[in-house]
Amino acid sequence: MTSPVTIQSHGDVAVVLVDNPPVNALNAAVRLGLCDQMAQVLADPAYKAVVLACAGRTFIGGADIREFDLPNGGGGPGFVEINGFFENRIKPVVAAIHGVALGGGLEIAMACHFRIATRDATFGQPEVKLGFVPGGGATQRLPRAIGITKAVEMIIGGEPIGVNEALGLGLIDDLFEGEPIAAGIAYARKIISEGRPFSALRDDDSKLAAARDNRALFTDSVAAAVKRTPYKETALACAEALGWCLDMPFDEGIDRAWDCFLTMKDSEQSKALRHVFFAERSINKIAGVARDTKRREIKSVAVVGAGTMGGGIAMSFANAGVSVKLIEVGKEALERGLATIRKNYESTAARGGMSKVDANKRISLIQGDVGLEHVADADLIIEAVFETMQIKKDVFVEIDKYAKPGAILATNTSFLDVNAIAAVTRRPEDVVGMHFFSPANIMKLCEIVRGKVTAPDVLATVSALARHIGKVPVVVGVSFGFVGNRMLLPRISQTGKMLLEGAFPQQIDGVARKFGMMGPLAMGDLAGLDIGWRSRKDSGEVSPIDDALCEAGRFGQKTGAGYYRYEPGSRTPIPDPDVEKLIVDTSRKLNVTRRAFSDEEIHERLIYPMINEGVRILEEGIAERASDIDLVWIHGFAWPIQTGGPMHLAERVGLTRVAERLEHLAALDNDNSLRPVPLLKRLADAGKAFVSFK
Ligand code: T1G
Repeated sequence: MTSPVTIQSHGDVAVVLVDNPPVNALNAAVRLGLCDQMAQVLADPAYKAVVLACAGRTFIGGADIREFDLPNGGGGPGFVEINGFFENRIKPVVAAIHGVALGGGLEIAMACHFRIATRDATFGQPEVKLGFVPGGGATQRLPRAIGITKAVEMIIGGEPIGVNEALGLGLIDDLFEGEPIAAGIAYARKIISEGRPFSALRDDDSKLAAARDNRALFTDSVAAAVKRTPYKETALACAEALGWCLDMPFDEGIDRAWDCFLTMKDSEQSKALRHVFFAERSINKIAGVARDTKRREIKSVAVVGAGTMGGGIAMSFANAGVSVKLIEVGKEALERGLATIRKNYESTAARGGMSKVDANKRISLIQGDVGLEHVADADLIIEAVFETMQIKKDVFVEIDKYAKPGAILATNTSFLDVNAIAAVTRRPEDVVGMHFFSPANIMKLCEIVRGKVTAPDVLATVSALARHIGKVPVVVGVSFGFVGNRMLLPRISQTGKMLLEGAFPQQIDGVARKFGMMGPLAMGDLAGLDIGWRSRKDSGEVSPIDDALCEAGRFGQKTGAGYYRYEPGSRTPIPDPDVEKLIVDTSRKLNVTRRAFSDEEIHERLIYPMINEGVRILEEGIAERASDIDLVWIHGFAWPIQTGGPMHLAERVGLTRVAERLEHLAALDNDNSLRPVPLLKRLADAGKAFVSFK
């Protein structure tokens, strides 16, 4: 087998070239190749300097994450050994970086003596997002390269930096234009001809001196970075490993960090985060849509409806620097919508969340217009009007009248039948759902709802555009509530049932919070209880406790009282004895005997019925993959990412156990709707995972 790492000989300069598409990930073959080839060039007296460069679109994207679950990590040499070759004291090594240098990629580059990069290169240690500390020495070399404060920021924050910052910090030595191989050789020749001395970061503690004298430099930056990250547990482990660079000899720090990485990569949390990483990549593969499908050109976007959702969607575009037209049928509604947007940006700026200039720039990207005829020049029109089928249909008839041929007509409906909406137009193949989640300017999920005849290029175009504005586009099928809201329904019904039968809001929310999510009742107060109440009045449905709260004027945060009470100007829910009384009275009125609920039962009731619905969704083909469902919950409902989403969690708990507990709940409630759906039982009985279902 040919190695993905080869040597190119250029006189007295050897180029060690990695060619492992698509991102030159460091799999076992690459790791072995790097060691073999480096051993050879270091031993060969013909070479006076070495260049490390990569073929294809990027430098090294990091360790090959797919190998982490293989026995012995896929085999091959480890990172400490590899980096030792680059960090040698025999010959200077230049890393010529284009594209990204991430994780183990940046770690190898830091083991080299010189680093040069193209203008568009980025550098980062994203390991925290995968649930482990960097294993290839970043915790020891990065602080030596750029100082401890910035290293803490990069390693705990996990976000990459660009070349200007990297140059300023001294992470790279120079920039180059053109091909990495040629540039690397030219740089290496310069070093040779100048007889430039070379040294390794391991031998240079100069940038650690300040923090060794004043520990607060380190601890303060850790406190600030840990506060900002959602990956707290991993962040603390990273902080500990970073501290070793101040307290112990280099090699000891390196060895300890490697051991720490090996342990952490096998944790449940890391498995879950890696699952999410691949889930986010697999949504690019849409059934029936070839990867090279030509996308439609989207030069202008219009959002119809300036209410909360329409405004939030418009802000999502403006936040990504894309101009957008906000259209209303009346002047007053438009002005109200624009004023809300302006207020939102101004208060973010006032809180220090963005600069005033930035806020004004975003505000100026949103132009308002009155009248649906203004959709005429838009390439993409997103309808975000009131959630009633007749209103949506009326609006689509109008949009269809004015929109130009080839324009994409999207609806932001959260429950309704996209096919029925498409059917009122003369171009159902151009109609698609783009379901944003509230608050639309914050939540990353966009359910891309595929109608019966939605054209493949429409799906490809809106998915790419959603990604462009920072959203996570998950293609789903038509079904009441699609994926996210459909799975929410069993949770809502279980919550109502538990309240009526014996639990109080703070207990239910406490269990959810402990799991890592906002409590469903605090969330109800935030969203407003009156919306559901009004629509139940129209449909004749009842939800006894919600209805009783609303009849008492408790609509949630907006009235200062809902499931909880709120101090004026505060969003902190405070348990309220009046609510407990109202709940107990409602139970009594309905002759329901109240009983105690254990936290475990609450947890199971909140989560297992929705997993069951997720499996039904999978079985019906409304979601293409179980991992798509996980993304819907992580990015649409702030499900704790550390658990990998509901479907991943189900697999880690064991499908057999989930099925058993659902049977138990169904028997307890005498409620067949809680029985495990056939696919769940089938997979559980066969000991198979969701991926086996196609
Ligand atoms: N391992 C395996 N596969 C990877 C990969 C990786 N590190 N990175 C990307 N891929 C696959 C990805 O699944 C997709 O496959 C294809 O490459 C293109 O990716 C020792 C232990 C590099 C910025 O966390 O951030 O080093 O779907 O669609 O938008 O301390 O991928 O086509 O089959 O995302 O151009 C640290 C993860 C590892 C970087 C490219 N590194 N990757 O983005 O393409 S841990 C990371 C990315 C580590 C050390 C530790 C991005 C990218 P498929 P893509 P892209």
